Amino acid sequence: MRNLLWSQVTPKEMFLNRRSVIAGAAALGAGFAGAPALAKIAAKQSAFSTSAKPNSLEDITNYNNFYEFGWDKSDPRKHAGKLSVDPWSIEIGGMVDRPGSYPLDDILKPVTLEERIYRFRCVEAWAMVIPWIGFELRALLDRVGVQPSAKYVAFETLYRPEEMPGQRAGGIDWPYREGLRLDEAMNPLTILATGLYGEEMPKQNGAPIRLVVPWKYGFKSIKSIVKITLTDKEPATTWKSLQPREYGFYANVNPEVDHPRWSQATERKIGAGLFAPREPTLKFNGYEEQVAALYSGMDLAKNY
Ligand SMILES: Nc1nc2c(c(=O)[nH]1)N[C@H]1C(S)=C(S)[C@@H](COP(=O)(O)O)O[C@H]1N2
Ligand SMILES: [Mo]
Repeated sequence: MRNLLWSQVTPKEMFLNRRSVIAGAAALGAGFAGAPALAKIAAKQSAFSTSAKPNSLEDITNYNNFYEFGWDKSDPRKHAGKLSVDPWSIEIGGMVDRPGSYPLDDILKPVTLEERIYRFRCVEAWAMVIPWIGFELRALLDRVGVQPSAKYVAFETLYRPEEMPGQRAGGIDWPYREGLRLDEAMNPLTILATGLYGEEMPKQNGAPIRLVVPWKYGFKSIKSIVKITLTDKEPATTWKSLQPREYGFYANVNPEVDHPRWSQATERKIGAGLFAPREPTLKFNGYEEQVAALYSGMDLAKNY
């Protein structure tokens, strides 16, 4: 069991993933002169955070897409409780210097002090603001040593039909797969999240570790990751494989390019009430300054 003690005595948003803090403290051991100072370590807010008010924990944990647990937005909350997330490891392979099966604790230990609160908006036709706890994906990629030949990063979710009823049904060629170009993966906005609202990641949100790519539509942010592969070919992704005319590899938030079946110009704010007007969606979800250069010279209507 993870130790949740600190969350009871500290403001929720202030604290890091307790297990990794405690593991980190143990690893630092007696040599760490300022041990008591650890108690004051607070996750700093990322400079990229939006100032928009976060959605309630209730909205964030009751309105989810996690098709391994069903097709309805209320299914993940009902069924994800069955998922066991401890022990957990990620197999990292392909074009890396140090491939292997990495236990989650090993992954988290060195990044503990780099963890931040990232208050990001998740956008599809709807929008939510979620205060994630996470760290930059590039910190992990740097540790395993990305080889110069690598051009893409592929991700896979756990395949465990005994615990995931959606995987026993058809519809998707499991496991859920996603991918990023290497430069997108290395962007400081791309994070691996291990919690939200100062708590460990709720299972319906992708426990124990999931991707968050805030300038892309929600489906790119793959949950419950067990495999990361560096490759030189664009990896197959779940939604593009399913509906290539509707979903592309890039999936950048773009109000100028409609989904074939609906406009993507506006979003409905979850939690704002039924009669709140839809609001305009921002290109790259407002992160144009940070990411537009990644796509210079590319036709975003073709590379949707
Ligand atoms: N493994 C997996 N990851 C997934 C999904 C999924 O069905 N399976 N759904 C995606 C979609 S469509 C969205 S909109 C977001 C939703 O994340 P949230 O429930 O934490 O808001 O997760 C994405 N990651
Ligand atoms: Mo989605």
